[in-house]
Parts: sequence; structure tokens; C-alpha cells
Amino acid sequence: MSIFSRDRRSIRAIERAQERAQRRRQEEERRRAAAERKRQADARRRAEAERRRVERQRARSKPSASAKPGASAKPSATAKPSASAKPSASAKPSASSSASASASASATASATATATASASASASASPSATAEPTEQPVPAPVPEPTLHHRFQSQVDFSSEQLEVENPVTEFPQVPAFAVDFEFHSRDLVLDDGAEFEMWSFEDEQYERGFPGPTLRVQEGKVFHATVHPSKGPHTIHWHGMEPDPRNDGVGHTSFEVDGQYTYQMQPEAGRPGDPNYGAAGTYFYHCHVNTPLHVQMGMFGPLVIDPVVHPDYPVTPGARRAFVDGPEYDIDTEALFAPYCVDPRWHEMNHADGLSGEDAGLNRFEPRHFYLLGGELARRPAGRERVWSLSVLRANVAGGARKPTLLRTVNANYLPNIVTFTDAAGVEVPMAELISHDGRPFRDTSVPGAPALSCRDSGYPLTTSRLAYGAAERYDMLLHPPAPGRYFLRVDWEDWITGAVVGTRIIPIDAT
Ligand SMILES: [Cu+2]
Repeated sequence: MSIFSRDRRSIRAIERAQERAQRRRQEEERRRAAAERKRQADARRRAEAERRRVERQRARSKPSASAKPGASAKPSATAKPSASAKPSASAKPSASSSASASASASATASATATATASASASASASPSATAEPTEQPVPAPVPEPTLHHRFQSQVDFSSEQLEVENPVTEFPQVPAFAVDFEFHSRDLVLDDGAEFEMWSFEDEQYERGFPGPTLRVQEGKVFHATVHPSKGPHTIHWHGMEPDPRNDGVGHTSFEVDGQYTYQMQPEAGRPGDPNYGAAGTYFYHCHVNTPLHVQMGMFGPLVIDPVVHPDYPVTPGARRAFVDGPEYDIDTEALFAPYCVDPRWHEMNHADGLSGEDAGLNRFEPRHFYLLGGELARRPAGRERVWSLSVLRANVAGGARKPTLLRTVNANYLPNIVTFTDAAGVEVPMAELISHDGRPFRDTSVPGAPALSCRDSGYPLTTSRLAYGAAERYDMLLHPPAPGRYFLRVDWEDWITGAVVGTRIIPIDAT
């Protein structure tokens, strides 16, 4: 490498640092502006709710006021609260949040005053024979429902998510397994030498790495994952799991997290032969804030749910089952791969780009770099700023002493992928037995009422040389290379409209 190119690189590094600083400043300004817009919208909404509440209260207090003329001095008491309510109502629209808080407090106070005053008015009215005997008791004011908000547009919907500093984990239980994730953002070099700004989750083991930490949880066990976002709100969505809305990590149904939050869940335990139970399988987690951008920036990681061990389906040493009554596989060679690709333009964007209705270009995904993330699950390298990249797979030959190799895959792309298994000459080899999809085992459900055995146990293994799948899909497959030797795993990326192959990666599979 010449001095000239080193100089150019250092100049480029300085330029990039300056660009990053500039982007951060812009992002900060944008966030401040968005927060101000949100504050104003909230104030308007509160003022509107307040105005309606006062109007309704005035409408309610009218009949009781008309009943008063025959009564004593009390009617003037009922008249007063509604009169005092008027100025506070008119004061509201322009008021800030603290002003409207005290205003709503005074409105509630005046509402209670009306209720007690009119109640005592009707009480004092009934003993007197001259008072109208048909007077109806005034019902206590019904609390105004809040938080009902109709979004005006898609932009409104996506930019007005509830942000909460430190939401509380409801019904907390003692976890069998807990992790703690920080947010990180930094430049990482991927396996083709290209460098991009990446955002992801990190823990002590996989410091600032990519993808996010590998999580492995057993069915039936309570699991906690605490996230500490920074540089704007983030969440963790447990894609394919079904926790309650607070723990599902989707801002639209719960909240986005600013400070920290502990997600809690308990994956359901499987039952042999029953397709209605069980969570074992391959998943991934990802941020669900400005989702297309944040996932592309790298905010995702693998999640494996292991099955409970059922007495009817014991496990031999060195092996594990993919689901409760699923086939055993070899723990040593178990691997995961995730096709992922990068549109460099997206990696220059900011946290909230596109959320305020501007055309940020998130409708165009034009990847230029194609990657296979992952590797053997038992050997993921830990340590700072590691990108987990797949370069070679091992697989146990069919019919040998060892259990077959389990290959898990997560499509971490926005493009469809075609996976093909071939021999050294490029001829397809049907060596992949698909055993589950999206955390759901393939079972034979053709006989109603009979145990739904796995497809293999029912005599119909789903064996193929090719697999096509789209964004966020997962498959688990056993590999059965017919003889020792070198095979290949080929992954093609297709344009999602034209179907043209836009990228390809090929890695060897060494079968022994
Ligand atoms: Cu995020």
C-alpha cells in the first residue's frame, strides 16, 4: 500500500468523522423539533379534551339549575362552579402541560363541587312539599376517557408513538435467564472489507459486535431481557414469539423505550404429537422503531428456543432435539446463517428519517453488498467489534455414528433468497431435510384426532436441494450429505420485483 493511499485513507477517515458529527447534530435538531411538535400536539389534544369535558359538564348542570328556582339559596352554589369553569376552560388551549394539569385539576374540583352542591340541593328540596317532586338525582360525573386518539395520517401514526422513559415490567417474575443489552453505533468492517456505520445491541460477551448477541432460552423458563437505548428510542421485538403487548416490543401497541425496560416472557412448553403447543425453534429479535431503517442498520440478533425434554423423548449425550418430539441433532456442528445485504445509502441516514413524512428514500432498497452472517452456534467468537460471518460449514455424513447436523437460517434481508445445495460440480444435492418453519415444526396432521407426528416420524421427510424464503422467515433443516467430501451452499439474492439475481454468495460444506 502506497503512502499516497494511506494519506487518502486518513483524509477520508477525518472526513467521515466530520460527516458523522454533522449527521449527529442534524439528528439532534430533528429530534428536538419532533419532540416540540409532539408536545404541541399533546397540548392541543389535552385542551380539546378539556373543552369537551367542560361543555358536557355545563350541559349536565343545566337541568339541575332549572330545578332550583323553587329551592333555597343553593342554586347559586351550583351556578357558581360552572361559571368558574368557564374561564379556566378558555384559559386552557394556549396553556402548557403544567398549566393544563392544574386546569384539569380545577375542572375536576369544580365538577365535584357541582355534584355535591346539586346533591345537597335535591336533598334539601325533597322535604319541602312545594319543590318539584319529580326531580331526578344528578349522577356523579363519569371520568373522561383519555388516551383515545385518532391518527390523522400514516405519518402521524408512525411519528407519534408513545415514548416512555422507564416503563415498568408488569407482573415481574424471577427469571431463569436474564440478559442486559446496551445500544451501540459504530463503523464496522464486514467480510468483503467494506465499512459501514452499524447500530446494534451489545452485551458483555459480544461487545459492539454484529449481529446482536445470540440468545438461547429453554421452553417453559421465564426470560428477561433489559434494553438500555441511547441516541433516541428503541425497542426489542421478539419476532415470531407471542408475549403480551407490553413485552412484544412493538411501539404501536405499547411504547418505545427511552431509558430502559426489561422485557419478560416465558416460551410455551411443547407436547409430543400436539401442534397446538410449543415454542422451540429459530427466531430473531430486532428493534421496532422506524423498523425498515433500524433493522437494516443492524439492530437484530438470533434467538433460539430449545425444547423441554419429555420422558418419552430422551436425548443422547452430545445431541439435542429441535423440538420436543423432533429428531435429535449433533450439538457440535449445529450452525446458523442469516443472509443480509447492505444498501450503503441507508447507512448514512438518521434515527428518525422518513418518520415526519419527508421522502428519505426508504422506499428504495438497492443493496450493493451481500453477506452470510452466522456460523457454528457453539463457537461464535466473543469480543469487541466482531462481525460474525460464515465462511465454511461442517456437516455429518448421512448414516454415520453421529447425529445429523442442524442448520438454522434467518432471512435478515428485504430481498427474497434462494438457497441451493450442490456438489463440487454444481449439481444440486437434495441433502436438506426441512423440519420446521418460523418456530413451527412440520407435522403430519392428515388424521384428525391422531397424534400429529413429525413429518420424518410419519414417513414423509421433507427433503430438498433448494429453499426459497423471504424477509424475516426462518427454517430449521437437518443436513444429510450422502458421502464424505466437499459440497456447497449457494445463496442468491433476488430483486423482489423482477426476480433477477442481484447477489450471490457460495460457501463450502465439508462433510465427514
Ligand atoms: Cu431502533
